[in-house]
Amino acid sequence: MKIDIIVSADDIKKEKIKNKTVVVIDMLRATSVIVTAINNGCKGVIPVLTVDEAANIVKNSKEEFMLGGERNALKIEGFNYSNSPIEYTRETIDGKTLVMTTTNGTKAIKGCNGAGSILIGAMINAKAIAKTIVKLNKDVVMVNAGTYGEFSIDDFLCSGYIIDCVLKIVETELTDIAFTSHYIYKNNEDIYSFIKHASHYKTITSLGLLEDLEYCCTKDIIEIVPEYKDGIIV
Ligand code: 3SL
Ligand code: MG
Repeated sequence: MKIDIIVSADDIKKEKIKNKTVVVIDMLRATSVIVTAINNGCKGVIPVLTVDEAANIVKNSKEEFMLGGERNALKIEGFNYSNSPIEYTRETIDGKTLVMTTTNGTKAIKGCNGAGSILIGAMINAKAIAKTIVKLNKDVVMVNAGTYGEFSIDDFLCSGYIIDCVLKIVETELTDIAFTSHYIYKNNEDIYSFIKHASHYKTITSLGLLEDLEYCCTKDIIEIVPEYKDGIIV
């Protein structure tokens, strides 16, 4: 098994992910939201690229959908929830289907069509992701959502932590970039020391979303591994 990393949603190349196990990571905050929502009983998350697409799904269906996501890190007008994982409690999301659009996260997920499996990863479910990767026993690509098409420290560090969890189970070949993410994680295991240099960390703190930050940076509090298949994450 070999692990590689793609550093942003804009850098996904179909030939790099074809038939592989892909782990999509947008730890701040889209994939932390998805993992939390599914863990709290959400029936499924439908990722879409635009606000119009999300609104059309709701308008043209008899099923009741919840709308969640962000633009510029803030709740979208008319949506039920923002992109704050702590809003997705069992009380708010149990038994509901969520249509979600975010700037980078949902773009990264949809860009991975054609992969063997598309798993949704974050710090909060990293160990569970590692166990699933090992079980699937295929080459892995960690797709970091990044921020506006750019490399993002937060997703890279999360990849490094997942790799660390994998290496504790099985010996694994790492590409240079995967090796580097693991190296950086190993030198910053408390993660806050390094993640605070991420531009998106600064965005989140400037909006006063400190509770989100703390939650998204907590390791292994959730055991499930959501998977994106046929247009929906379950
Ligand atoms: O870009 C995304 O998908 C979001 O997770 C970004 S934010 O944390 O909600 O700003
Ligand atoms: Mg992000």
